[in-house]
Amino acid sequence: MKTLKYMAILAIIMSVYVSCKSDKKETPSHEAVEVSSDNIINVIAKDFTFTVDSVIPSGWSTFRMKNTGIMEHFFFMTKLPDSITFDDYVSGVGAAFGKTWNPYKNGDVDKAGAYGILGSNLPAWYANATLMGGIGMVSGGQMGVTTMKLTPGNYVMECYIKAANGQFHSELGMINPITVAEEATQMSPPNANAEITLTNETMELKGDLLVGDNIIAVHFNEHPAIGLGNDIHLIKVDANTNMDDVTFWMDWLNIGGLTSPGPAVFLGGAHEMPVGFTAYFNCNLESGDYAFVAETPIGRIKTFTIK
Ligand SMILES: [Cu+2]
Repeated sequence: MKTLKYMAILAIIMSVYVSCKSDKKETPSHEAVEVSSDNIINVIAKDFTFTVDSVIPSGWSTFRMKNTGIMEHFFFMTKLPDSITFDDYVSGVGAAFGKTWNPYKNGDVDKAGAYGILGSNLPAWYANATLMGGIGMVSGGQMGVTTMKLTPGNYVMECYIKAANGQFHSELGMINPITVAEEATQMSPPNANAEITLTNETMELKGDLLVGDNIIAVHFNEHPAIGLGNDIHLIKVDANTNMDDVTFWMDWLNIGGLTSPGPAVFLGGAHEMPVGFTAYFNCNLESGDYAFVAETPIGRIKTFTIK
């Protein structure tokens, strides 16, 4: 889970400095366009499984995820250290997360307490895992398309949206081992008509977003030293969209955050990748209002209108 490495760091800091502090704390159809490439990796997401090849090539690939379920889904890739297995991840990271979330959900501990539990349960090797992106949040019936470059190794693909009972989708079956082979695709990255650069302070957009098919390059230029990594998700905004609800929902550690049903129609995006990496995501836009939103920084919203 992408949040955990940073939470472990945060847990240590909080336990040292603030251990006694108490926490106050009809949908349009958007079929994203295919890029012209020879390496498409299809992912079918439903409640609560991924159907995807277990061995995929390295290099650039376009991931195309159809959400055939009712709930929101995404996938996020974690590259494991060489000596670590999928089972190690599930029994180490997954279990630590469950041990953290359940008492928090039940009101037994506050957020600071939750971080403390997490920090004391995460395996040490997790600091050497690499957070390698994925397709942003996709509502039921929608498709997300994201192109990214992966290096060979063993990965975990998971979704950590929560079901109504608060269980993570990864706990319910949405977690797959993926081997990225030494054999690489010969694919080049797609041509983007717009670029977004993510830093801790800004989300800079260059280029024009148009009616119809768009390919947006997302440059990961910076991540916070502590906390979550910068990411980006696209939502459709209409008269029923409450941006405060969206902000609340994007914080997984809120009760009801990242919990289906979501506060808007999600159309994909790109999860955090290491600094210096670029992901590309496709979107087919019609006239109307949209917004880019993020898990990090919480509250980051950039609305825009397609005329
Ligand atoms: Cu899911």
